[in-house]
Amino acid sequence: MVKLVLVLGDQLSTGLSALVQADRDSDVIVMAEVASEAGYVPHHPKKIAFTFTAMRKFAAELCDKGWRVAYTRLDDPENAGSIPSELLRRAEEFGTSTVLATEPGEWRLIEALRDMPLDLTLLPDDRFLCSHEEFERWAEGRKVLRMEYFYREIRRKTGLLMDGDKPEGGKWNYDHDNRKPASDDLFRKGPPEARRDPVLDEVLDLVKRRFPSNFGALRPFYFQTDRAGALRALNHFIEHALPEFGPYQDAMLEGDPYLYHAVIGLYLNAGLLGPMEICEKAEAAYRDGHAPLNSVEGFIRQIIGWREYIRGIYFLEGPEYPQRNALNHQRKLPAFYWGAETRMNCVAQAVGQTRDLAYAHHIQRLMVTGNFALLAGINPHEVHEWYLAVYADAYEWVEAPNTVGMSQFADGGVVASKPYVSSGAYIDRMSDYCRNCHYRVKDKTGARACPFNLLYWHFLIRHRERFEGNPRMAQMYRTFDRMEEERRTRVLEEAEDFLERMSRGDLV
Ligand code: FAD
Ligand code: DLZ
Ligand code: SF4
Repeated sequence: MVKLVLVLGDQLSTGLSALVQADRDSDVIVMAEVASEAGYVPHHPKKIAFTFTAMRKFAAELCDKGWRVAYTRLDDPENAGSIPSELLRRAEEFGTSTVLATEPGEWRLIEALRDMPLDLTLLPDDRFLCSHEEFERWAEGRKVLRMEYFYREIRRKTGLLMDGDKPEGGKWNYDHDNRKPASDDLFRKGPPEARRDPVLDEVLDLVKRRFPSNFGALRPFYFQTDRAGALRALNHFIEHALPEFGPYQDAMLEGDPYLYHAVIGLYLNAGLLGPMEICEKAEAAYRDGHAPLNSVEGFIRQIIGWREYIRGIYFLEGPEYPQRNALNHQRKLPAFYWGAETRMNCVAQAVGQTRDLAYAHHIQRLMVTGNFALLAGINPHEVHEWYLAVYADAYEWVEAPNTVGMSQFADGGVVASKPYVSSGAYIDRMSDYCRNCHYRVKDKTGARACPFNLLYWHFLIRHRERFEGNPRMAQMYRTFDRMEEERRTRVLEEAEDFLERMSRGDLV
C-alpha cells in the first residue's frame, strides 16, 4: 500500500528517518510550501526565501535519485494552505490514508499532525545526538539541570575531543581563555557569497511579491541554499574563522556582523548539515594543528552541548513552555525592535543587522536585544515571537528555550541559573558600540545616562524578593544598598521616566 512520506522545510536531510524507512518504489514524498508555515510569525523574507529555495532543490535532488515527489508550491491554485490539509489532499489524490513522518521540531505541528484523520506514524528525529528518552533519563531526579554536566555526557558518548576517558588537554571547558573583546584592525573574512541560480531567483521574486511588508531586507541574498553550498560555508568557517572563534566569541563590532562566528545555524537546523560532521571537521582542525583547543572545544560545546541541551529542555518542558512569564513582564515590545529609530546605538546596530541579514550572533541576541527586553520588562511572549520571526535559523524547539528561558528568565530558572542582565559596562567592554552612541555609558544618571545603567537597577529592585537570595546576585544588592539614598531614588525615578517615554513611543 502506498504511503505518503512527509518532508518538512527543516527536514532536508537524505538520512531523515522517514526517508530511510520509506519505499522508493511505491511511496510518495510530500513537500509543501504553505501559508500556515510561512505565516505563523512574520518570518524575515530571507528566511522564507532560504526555506523555499532549499526545499525546491532538495525535492529536485530526491527526484533525481528516483523518488516520486508530490511538491506543492506556494502559488499553486490547489494549495490547501497547511501541512495537514496538504496531506489530506494528497491522501485523496493517491488513494491512501497512511502517512510516515519524522517528528517535527515544534509542538504546534506535532499536535496538528496527530489531529489529522489519517493513519500517522511519527518516527524520532535521529539527526540529533540525544533522544528525548536519553534526555529524560539524564534529567530525572536532578534538582537543577545544568548544561555543563549534560555536555560532558555527550562528549563521552560521541568521543569528541576525548583522550581515552579524559577530556582532551585535561579540562572539559576552556572558556577562561576566551571572551576577549575584538579590536577593529583584526582581519576577518565573512561567509562565502551565495551563487545566483534560476531556482533562487524565482523564489526571491515570489517572496518579494507575497511577503512585501515583512520586516527585513530580502536582497542582497547571501545564504547558501543546498547541501553543497552549506558544506562550502562550513569549510570556509573551519579554514578562516574557527582558529579565532573562542577568543572573540563574545565580541561585538559595529560594521562586522559575523566576526569569527560560523553562520551555519540555519543550515544545521534545516538539515543541510549534521552535528557530527561539523564537529568531526572542527576536531580534525585541532588535531592537524590548524586551530587551538580553546576555540575548537568552545565551538563543539555549542553544538553538542548547548544545542542538544536546549532541544532536550523544549521537549521535556512541553507545549506550554513558550507561554511562561515567571517575572510577570507585561510591557509591549517597542517599535524599535521592528526598525523604528532608537538612540541606543547597541540596539540600533543589533536590530539593523538583523533586518539586513536575518542574522545576529549569540551575544548580540543575549546581551543587547535580549538584555534590554528583560531589563525593560517586555512581555516574554512578544520577545519570543520576535526572535522566532527575525532569524534565519529560528525554529521553536531551539528559539523558545533560548529566548523564554536563557534570555528572558520567563521559565523561572530552568535554563539559566540567574538572569542574563548587565548594565552598559558589559556592552562597552565587549563592543565598540558606545563610542557612537547618543548616551554615555559612564553616566549612571542624568539626561545622557545609558538606559542599560538605569534599567539594570530598576530590574534588580523590582525583582528583589526573587533574586536577593541568589548567591550569585547578592553582591549587586549590597552595591545598591551602599549607594546614597538620594542616588538610589534618582536612578529608579529616571528608569521609570525612561520606561514611560519608551512606552509612549517617544524617541529613546
Ligand atoms: P556560532 O556562534 O558560530 O555557534 C555555532 C553553532 O552552535 C550554531 O550554529 C548553533 O547551531 C550552535 N549554538 C550556539 N549556541 C547555541 C544555543 N544557545 N542554542 C542552540 N544552539 C546553539 N539558535 C538557533 O539555532 N536558532 C534560534 O532561533 C536561536 N534563537 C536564539 C535566541 C536568543 C535570545 C539567544 C540568546 C540565542 C539564540 N540562539 C538560537 C542561539 C545562538 O545565538 C545561535 O545558534 C547562533 O547565534 C547562530 O549563529 P552561528 O551559526 O554563527 O553560531
Ligand atoms: C520555516 C518554514 C517556512 C517559512 N515555510 C515552510 C513551508 O512552507 N513548508 C514546510 O514544510 N516548512 C516550512 N518551514 C519550516 C517549518 O515551519 C518547520 O518544519 C516547523 O516549524 C517545525 O520545526
Ligand atoms: Fe548601548 Fe548604553 Fe553603550 Fe549606548 S551607551 S551603546 S545604550 S550600552
